[in-house]
Amino acid sequence: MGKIALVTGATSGIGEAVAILMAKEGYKLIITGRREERLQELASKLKTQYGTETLALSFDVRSCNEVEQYLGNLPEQWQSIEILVNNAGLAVGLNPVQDGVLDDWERMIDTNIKGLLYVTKCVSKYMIERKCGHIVNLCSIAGKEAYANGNVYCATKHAVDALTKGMRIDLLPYGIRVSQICPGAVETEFSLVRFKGDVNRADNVYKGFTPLTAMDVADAIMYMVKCPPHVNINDMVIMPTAQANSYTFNKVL
Ligand code: NDP
Ligand code: 8X3
Repeated sequence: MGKIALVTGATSGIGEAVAILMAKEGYKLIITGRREERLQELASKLKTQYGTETLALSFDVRSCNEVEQYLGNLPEQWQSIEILVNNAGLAVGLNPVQDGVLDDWERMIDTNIKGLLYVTKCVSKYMIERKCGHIVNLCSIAGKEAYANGNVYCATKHAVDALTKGMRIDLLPYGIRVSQICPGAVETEFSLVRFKGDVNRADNVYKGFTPLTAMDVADAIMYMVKCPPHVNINDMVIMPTAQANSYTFNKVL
């Protein structure tokens, strides 16, 4: 059968890097995201480079119906998922709460909290049947401490922090490991999405210091999943050396 990993949000950044490292490790992959073309490109790259068998599923994690349609009844040969990386997520906007944009808030809450829950509900069902599995949630340093204008994004990641803890308790009787990783600044498409395509504003975020790369975070996730079965990394905070907490940087501009 071969071991199977499911990575949400594999069309860019951390999710794509995790998919590549999982493929290198010999996992078969289920990759998801809304951008179908990018999923197909990644699937064909994984096939060519590592001979990986990949199931590419394009859907929006905010839609409970779509999640259920794509993940609720996976073909039999794709059901024995060993690893779920709940990575799909985003920040939209950076405004003080009094100037918040309702649509931005809803996008973040629906993706980062509700999407993660819909996916987890579907996939944990397969893990429970087999009494094994490992779920890794993408939290953030924003899930540990709030920063100016980060209000709702920080709240969604604080929710992920709580959900990780709750999931670990609920899934404990089934031998399912639940971990989370909390990165500081990682240079991906994250800021481009947050600033709605404003390239200059996005680039500025990473000026004057060396941010983490998607591969740095993927490496750390691989460490978690490669631990022996009796070991679970509950929580890992990973930061650029030039970042002390969610709002203190050593920038040389
Ligand atoms: P990217 O923007 O590069 O990647 C985000 C991924 O999430 C994309 O593949 C995107 O796919 C997917 N996604 C977003 N919304 C949806 C949706 N509604 N349905 C399905 N997929 C969706 O950012 P990162 O790689 O940086 O972010 C990955 C995770 O890491 C996020 O949860 C983020 O909050 C977290 N994180 C990021 C940090 C950073 O500094 N970059 C630091 C800490 C945590 P598509 O658009 O194709 O749907
Ligand atoms: C992304 C990191 O600090 O920009 O979660 O919120 S931060």
